[in-house]
Amino acid sequence: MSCVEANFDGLVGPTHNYAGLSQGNVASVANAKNTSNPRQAALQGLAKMKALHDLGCTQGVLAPQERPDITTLRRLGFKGTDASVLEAVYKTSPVLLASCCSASSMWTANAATVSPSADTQNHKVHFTPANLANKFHRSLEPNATGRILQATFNDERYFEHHQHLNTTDYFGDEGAANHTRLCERYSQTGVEIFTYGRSAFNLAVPAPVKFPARQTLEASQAIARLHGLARENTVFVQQNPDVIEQGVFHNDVIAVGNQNVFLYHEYAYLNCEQFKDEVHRKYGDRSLFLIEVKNEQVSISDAVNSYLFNTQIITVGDNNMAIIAPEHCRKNSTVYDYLQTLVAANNPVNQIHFFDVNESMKNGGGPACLRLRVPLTQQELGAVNSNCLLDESLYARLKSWITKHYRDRLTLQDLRDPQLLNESRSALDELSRILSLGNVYQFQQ
Ligand code: SUG
Repeated sequence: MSCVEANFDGLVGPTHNYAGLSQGNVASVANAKNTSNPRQAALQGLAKMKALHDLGCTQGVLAPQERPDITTLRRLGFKGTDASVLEAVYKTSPVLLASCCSASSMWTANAATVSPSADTQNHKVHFTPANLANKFHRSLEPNATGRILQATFNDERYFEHHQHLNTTDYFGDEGAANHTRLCERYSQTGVEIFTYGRSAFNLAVPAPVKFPARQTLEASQAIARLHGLARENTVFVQQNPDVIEQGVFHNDVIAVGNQNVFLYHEYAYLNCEQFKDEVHRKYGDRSLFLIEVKNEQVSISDAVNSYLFNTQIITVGDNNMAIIAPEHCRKNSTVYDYLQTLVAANNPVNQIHFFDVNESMKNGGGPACLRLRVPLTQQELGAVNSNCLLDESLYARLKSWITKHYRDRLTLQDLRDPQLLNESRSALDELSRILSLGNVYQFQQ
């Protein structure tokens, strides 16, 4: 049965801003308080989606979330009209206002973990929204993520949606950013690799000290159980705490896989040899390219600054793969040289495409962060909400929708402007009709 890997990218929301909310994420902290350009951010993301569509990939769109999140602010005790809620929170705690305005749902690699039907016990595609418990601004996402995923993959014959895990650091779950899948063909059963940063219940397991390990072993195990994955096709591997301390806040900052290719840094994992043995054993006797990047080829600092591993490796034809990289990888000569070596070597990756996703990069989100991968059979693809699949006409509609509704300049002071709330709501109201999502937003209830 033929099967595709669809990429569902998050549309950047109208309140995209730089608030420095993510300790452990070097770019987010470095760009705190900069002026953002939401319109450019959204257009950059859309241009990447269009380019992948033009390369022949199945490209989907996931809607952004409602921000400012007035419901959360009211839950936290702010009262009165929406305008007075915004003014009061700005005076009390600008960082709380910024948290409730973050457009962070754009990084859909953190929206959910997805297991394709080829891997699951009941042969449905399983989705579990990530609870993102480690960061307050991100912990506001999972309920709306669940509603948007259900409106996008809305057919219970094929899709099974789980509730996000308990929102506590014990079960901190960051979704697909810490999950990848190796397979020969997308239609075949694969090996699902879950990467965690620490154990919540076993404190003897090493953990970083300076920066948080956002994903726990226990969360990864719970997702594998919920999705009905077979033990013999599942690998749990610990991230190296030392690289978390150097800014590798998600595993997709240090490793990326596609089909039978897995590109990773030699320091990515705590016990790399053991990990490779397990992957080989579970993957079986099929051709597998485990491409280890040595520290002398690319240092951790170059990897974090260029986002070499936060690239997408996509299949563009039989045995051909392309690497979708941010402009930063072109500008960093060490990384650029490494990429030339990679595409010249004997492996399926033989093209590089560079993209300007700089507005997202400044918050620590590269090409891979912006997409959620969903492997689908043709039948399952036919059951997806077709209004969320990018084609020429949706691209044109989204482009003019962004140009109509988005500002080209936003500072942290602007977030209290009630007019921004109105603009954001009218933009999302129109978008929910373009994508035929129904009433997924609180303001539509
Ligand atoms: O969770 N940045 C996001 C970046 C997420 C990147 N995703 C993956 N690696 N898959 C985060 O740290 C910054 C927001 C701010 O500082 O305003 C932020 O949330």
